[in-house]
Amino acid sequence: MMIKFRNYILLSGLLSIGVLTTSRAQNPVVQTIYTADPAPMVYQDTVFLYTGHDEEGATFFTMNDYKVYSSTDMVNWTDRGTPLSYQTFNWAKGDAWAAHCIERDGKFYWYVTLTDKKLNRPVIGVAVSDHATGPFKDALGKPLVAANQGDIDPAAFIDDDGQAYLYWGNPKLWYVKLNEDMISYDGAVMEEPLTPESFGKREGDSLRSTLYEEAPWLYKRQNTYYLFYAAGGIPEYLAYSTSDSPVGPWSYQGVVMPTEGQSFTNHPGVIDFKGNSYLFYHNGALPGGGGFARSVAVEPFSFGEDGTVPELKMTSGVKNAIHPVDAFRRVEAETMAFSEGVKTEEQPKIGVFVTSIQNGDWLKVRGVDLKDGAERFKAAVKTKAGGSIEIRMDDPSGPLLTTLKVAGDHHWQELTATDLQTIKGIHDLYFVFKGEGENDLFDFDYWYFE
Ligand code: FUB
Repeated sequence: MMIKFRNYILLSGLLSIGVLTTSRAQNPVVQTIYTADPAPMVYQDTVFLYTGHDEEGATFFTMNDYKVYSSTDMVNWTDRGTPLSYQTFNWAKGDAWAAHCIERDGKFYWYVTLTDKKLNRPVIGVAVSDHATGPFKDALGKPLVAANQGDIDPAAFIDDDGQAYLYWGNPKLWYVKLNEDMISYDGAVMEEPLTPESFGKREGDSLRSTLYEEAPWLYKRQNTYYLFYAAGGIPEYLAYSTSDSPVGPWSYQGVVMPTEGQSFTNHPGVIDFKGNSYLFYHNGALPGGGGFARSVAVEPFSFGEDGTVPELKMTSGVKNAIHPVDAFRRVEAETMAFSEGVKTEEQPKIGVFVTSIQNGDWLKVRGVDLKDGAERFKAAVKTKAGGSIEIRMDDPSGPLLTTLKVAGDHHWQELTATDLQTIKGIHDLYFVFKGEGENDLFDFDYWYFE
């Protein structure tokens, strides 16, 4: 059964930030499903966010497929679909755990953790595509890495000299130097020495003598290499070590994000985008959230002048959009800053659209520029029980810009509202869905103003 996520008066996992109202929350980044193990990638002027997907109702890490989201403003995120699942790899039988996608020479390589049918344990595979959002295919027809127990959580990194590396592992940390084709390696799998100087000291764990747990993420700033990772034990927190080489020796630096947020795992992904640095992570912030129902979130941060990473708390998220949304160009309905109650679905001809829309659900698009005002609002919808879309300013019960009645046959159609209030400039738009009864009202594909 599809569970609808509603009522975010306080997101349970984020209690530490105090009062967090629906109209201000940016975190978690995705509200339509549970997402985990973020792997952000900057490509041209866009951040692509690759995530795992915790299945609803799971009592373990039940994960079958991978999702992609994208943003150019860091507040509105577009659902780009589900271009990869364990079924893409005919040697795999499930457990689509942490993964990382990276671009080289116009091709996209997505390194994934999956359970191998024959070995019956996690290994690392690689999928390839000509586009950031796929379609992806299995690059090898077999695992790329099947070396040890604990072959999970791959993270790729290409150094300035062009040498690519793949890091992974729990409870050990391994790496290989990848060949230029990104899907093979000639050298041995190397084990990074886990020493207290490199990764801090852990007491009372026979398998692990340092704080390193899993989820490595390589990042380079000026001439310093940063290794971010999940540290522990359980519950995990995020920590980092630095080095003047991509293969160590590493020097333990401390905590990046203390344990918080109702998930006993965490998983870092760090990028720079348009002048800011961002830490992606996960917690259990959505209603029903927890260790097996996680949600990806993001915090902006600045490095200290000495290159240190500040200790970050889980907050309501990114405060300011990098740029406004042009109201007069087609915006996908699945582009949203926040939503309540709705889901997304993907179909071959339509692509991704918003579905499971019921009375009272809403979605918010932040920073929409209406310029000198609009005369018409247009939306592509497919009627189910029928209803209406109220477009409200800056709050789900804010001033009404217009109402679009959604009726008609059960085919996709573009409908128009013409009775618009004169509202100018930049506003957060709330699309508030209204209708009778409990049934789904309509599906929603895109919108624009004229
Ligand atoms: O998502 C399954 C596992 O949980 C990942 O592989 C780990 O990094 C932890 O987040």
